[in-house]
Amino acid sequence: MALLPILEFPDPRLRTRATPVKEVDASIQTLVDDMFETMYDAPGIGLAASQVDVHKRVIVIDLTDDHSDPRVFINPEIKVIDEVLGSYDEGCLSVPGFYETVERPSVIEVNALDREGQAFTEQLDGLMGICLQHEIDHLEGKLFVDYLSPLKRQRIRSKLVKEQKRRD
Ligand code: QAP
Ligand code: CO
Repeated sequence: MALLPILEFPDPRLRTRATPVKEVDASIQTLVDDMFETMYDAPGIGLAASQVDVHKRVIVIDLTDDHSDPRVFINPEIKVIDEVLGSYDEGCLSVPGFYETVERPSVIEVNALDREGQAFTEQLDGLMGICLQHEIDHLEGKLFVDYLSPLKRQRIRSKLVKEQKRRD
């Protein structure tokens, strides 16, 4: 297992569109395991491969405190079931220290492959649905700050760049 470095906004690599996984083989399973280790270490509740600079359509999510519900979504496709928008104060491991309200459809259906390459379909609502939509945005090169006003986004960008320079 390995801890992977997490890219931070405004790193341009976060804007890369991820490509579908052709085959869920041992290398993808290792990536999934390393992503869980990285996410639990952070700690976070969701991580897309894009955030660790691997531009493949792989997402891990675990909303529990005790790591008891690890979920894997490979090549996820979603359909909106309920257009009604729900609001949530979202954060992101690639935007550390910032939380802002984002609105998204409240109920979705997802089609994806699991860690064994098995296809599944599931209806998701609440935080699980929100988190999956947030992670799928990463696969498209999109970040939650893109939903904010340009002024808010610029303020977050400046603070993070300053912090990143301090660390170098
Ligand atoms: C995405 O985000 C998410 O700022 C997952 O300093 C979050 O795991 C989707 C984290 C909320 C919907 C709602 C953020 C950790 C973790 C930070 C995360 C931080 C440390 C974020
Ligand atoms: Co994120």
